[in-house]
Amino acid sequence: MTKKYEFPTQFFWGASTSATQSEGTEKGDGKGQNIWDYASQHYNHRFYDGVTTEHTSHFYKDYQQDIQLMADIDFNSFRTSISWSRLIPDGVGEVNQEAVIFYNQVIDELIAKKIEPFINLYHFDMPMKLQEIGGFENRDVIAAYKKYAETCFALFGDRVKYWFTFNEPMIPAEAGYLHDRHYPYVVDFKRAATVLHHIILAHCEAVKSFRQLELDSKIGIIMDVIPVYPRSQNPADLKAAEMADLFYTRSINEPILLGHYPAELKPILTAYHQMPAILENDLDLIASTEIDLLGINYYKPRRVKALDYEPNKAGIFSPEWFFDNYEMPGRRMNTSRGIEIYPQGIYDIAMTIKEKYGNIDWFVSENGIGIQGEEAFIENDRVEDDYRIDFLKEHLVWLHQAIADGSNCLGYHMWTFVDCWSWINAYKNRYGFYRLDLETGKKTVKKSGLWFKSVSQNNGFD
Ligand code: IFM
Repeated sequence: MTKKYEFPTQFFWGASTSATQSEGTEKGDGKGQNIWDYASQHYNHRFYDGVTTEHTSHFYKDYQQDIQLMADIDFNSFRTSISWSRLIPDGVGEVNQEAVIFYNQVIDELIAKKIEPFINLYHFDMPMKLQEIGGFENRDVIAAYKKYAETCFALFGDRVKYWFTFNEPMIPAEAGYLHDRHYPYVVDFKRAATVLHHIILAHCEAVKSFRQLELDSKIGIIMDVIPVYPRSQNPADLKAAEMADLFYTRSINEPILLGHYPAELKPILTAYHQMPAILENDLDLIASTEIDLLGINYYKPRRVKALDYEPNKAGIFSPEWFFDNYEMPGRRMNTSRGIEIYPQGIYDIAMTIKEKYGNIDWFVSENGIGIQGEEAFIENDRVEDDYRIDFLKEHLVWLHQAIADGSNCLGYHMWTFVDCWSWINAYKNRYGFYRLDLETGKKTVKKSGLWFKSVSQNNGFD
């Protein structure tokens, strides 16, 4: 029977996660340390309840049961990442054969259960040995990443049909080098801009290597897009919105999707002595790289207003010198995360992709709602998360409208399959279709997981 909100045939339904957030570590697994293993031990006070990466949801050990749980709620696709430091413990040298066995088993098990593996190469997890030489601030790490990507294509490229170079490429630069949230906790715009530029080049190098292999598969990147809305149509508010969009979205989307940096960026960065070093062939490489498929992570809008006063420009350069975040009265909030819920944002993003980025094939690669204290909603051993179902429905209704209006959206992945360790928030906010009991490790489906199963089965809902 047709559904009121029916999606295109072969629509991807599933969820996403990342290696560091889900695998955990096991004795003898041969994994090298990455920046999260290091930071969660050495800067433990920065992590909610002091939970380290060892205690993430044990996909390394439990992958078979986990994939069965995915099949139980009818996923037809699932994204995770390969852990660079698991596969190549020091980032550049020997391949860890235990990791090869593990990722082969995961990929084969997913395929056996008719779940298409979407494999991402980098999800915030720089191997510690490479961070010691500067991570992506050091151009040599681009070559190390290229080699790592080539190793993955050679090992798993016969079965993986959807590859992604990076998840949220802006975050390692912004959170690690400007806003003091991720290791190495540097606060320096020019260094952040250097990291971002090198990540873009690393992406291009991986895509170039991938193209040479002529595999029968697609490659893309996963972006977090925060659509910007000005407080008003006053020119000062409009200018503020333009600047927020320029720094946080266009500076990454345009090189990746249009092949060049926005023209407005260079004069500003030059005037403030913040231009990263761009070498002769860098811009040609960026111009000649195209992706096949774009993933969009959408969680919240960014509302912006003009600054109330001039900032003191004697301090560290910051995009926040040009705009202020606007707390719109009456906005609908997810108070656990302190972020606004705005389902229409997904439609606005779809229309921007259509109008500005050539209506490229894309999918929602993350969307979801993290809730603190979810145990309060447990009844008869099940989380009755009607708020998550409402959240999903509302976003899917707008996505459905976008598709009706011509957007080439190919799928929807929720964040996430089972409650996972979420970086500095660790297990504070729960996001999963399955609840993870931290004491016993037991995974129990939530009401939203069962609702999602019916959506996937029917390819839509009423
Ligand atoms: O946990 C993160 C994920 O790693 C990247 N996107 C946002 C998620 C929720 O905060």
